[in-house]
Amino acid sequence: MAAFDLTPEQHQLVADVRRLAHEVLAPIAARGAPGQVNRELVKQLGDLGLLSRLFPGVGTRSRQAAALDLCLLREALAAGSTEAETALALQGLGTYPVLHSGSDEQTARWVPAVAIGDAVAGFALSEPDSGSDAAALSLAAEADGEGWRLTGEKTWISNAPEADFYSVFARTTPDAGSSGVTAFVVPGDRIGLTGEHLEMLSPHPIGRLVFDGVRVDHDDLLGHADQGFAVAMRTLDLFRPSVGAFAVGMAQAALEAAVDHAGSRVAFGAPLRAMQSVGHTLAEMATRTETARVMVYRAGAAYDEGRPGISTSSAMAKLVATETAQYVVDAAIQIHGAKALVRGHLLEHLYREVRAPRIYEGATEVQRSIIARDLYRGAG
Ligand code: COS
Repeated sequence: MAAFDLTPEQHQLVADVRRLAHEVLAPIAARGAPGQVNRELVKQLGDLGLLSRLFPGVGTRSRQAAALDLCLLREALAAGSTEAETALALQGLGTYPVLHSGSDEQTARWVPAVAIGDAVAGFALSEPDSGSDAAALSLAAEADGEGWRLTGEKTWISNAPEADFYSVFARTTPDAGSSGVTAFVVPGDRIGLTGEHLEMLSPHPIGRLVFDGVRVDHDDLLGHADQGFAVAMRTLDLFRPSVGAFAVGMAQAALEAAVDHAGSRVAFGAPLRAMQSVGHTLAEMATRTETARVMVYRAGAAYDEGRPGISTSSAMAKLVATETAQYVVDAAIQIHGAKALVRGHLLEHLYREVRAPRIYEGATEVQRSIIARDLYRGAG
């Protein structure tokens, strides 16, 4: 199947999920406290069977991710409720290191609980002094008897400090860059682990974690000691196209709002859309959104088929889609005028939502670095 040619079932999935997001999930999202985990929303995502779609391999020998499925879910949710989209995405991001690299016991303990919306996950990579340069992370994992003690700080962490468990990336070997990083799964109630919420531009559940000698042992290891950097990168390879899908969903919602408005708003004696400049802007918005969508689907399909070069195709998809969505939402606001700036308007909401994806899970500049690195490798 060509990556850009969805099956009728996939088209139906997108339509159904978008409707559910709008009718069922958005009202639950609206009841949540800004910046905090909305457990009712997470539970509903579980009850609707949407979270379990992220983990098709649970209970089987295969733990293969369904990247294209993840993209379709995220695009459809984003077009109906960005809060529901974010809740689903954060569950996946925090859980995939366990699914990819955890033992059978770790997987059995956490993944089914996430899949039904009972457990909340966090992905703890970034630190105050290590963001884009993830290999510079310094959260110390110091050997202590049979295990390690974690000391340091993580920031911009999904679902912190409320998550039930975190995939944590820590430094087991000093001065070894990416070769000295180890991944652990750390329950949120471990002694010595505290944190606080952060108030972000869009009120997502994001926070800071402080580790004060938190005890971890071999049962908490994800994969092998000093091999945790690849655990983080594998999860990001999977999720980056789907960040692009989130952006495409927002762009689609903005485009539809702009087309509606241009058809109904009369100015200078005619609907706005009668102006060639408006028509051309709408056409450009639609074309760029579709270009981004094709790149996202293609990257998702490439991941699922295990094709070579997925880091690059994932990076390209995220880069194009998030930058495109910023343009499309901004253009939609320009067509609407001041009414789109009123607090609570869909486009005011999307304008705040669309900014972060250009930064998290690897800023646009990081994606360019990944793409360039691949070009240089090809050139020898
Ligand atoms: N899959 C598996 N392994 C990977 C990998 C991937 N996608 N990317 C890199 N690795 C491995 C490499 O093979 C290399 O291993 P060896 O040393 O054994 O050869 C190791 O990891 C280091 O790779 P590299 O030298 O490319 O690492 P860099 O320090 O240059 O890091 C970037 C590169 C910029 C890509 C990385 O730091 C990054 O992704 N930064 C952004 C972090 C991010 O997204 N943060 C947001 C957190 S979620 S909100």
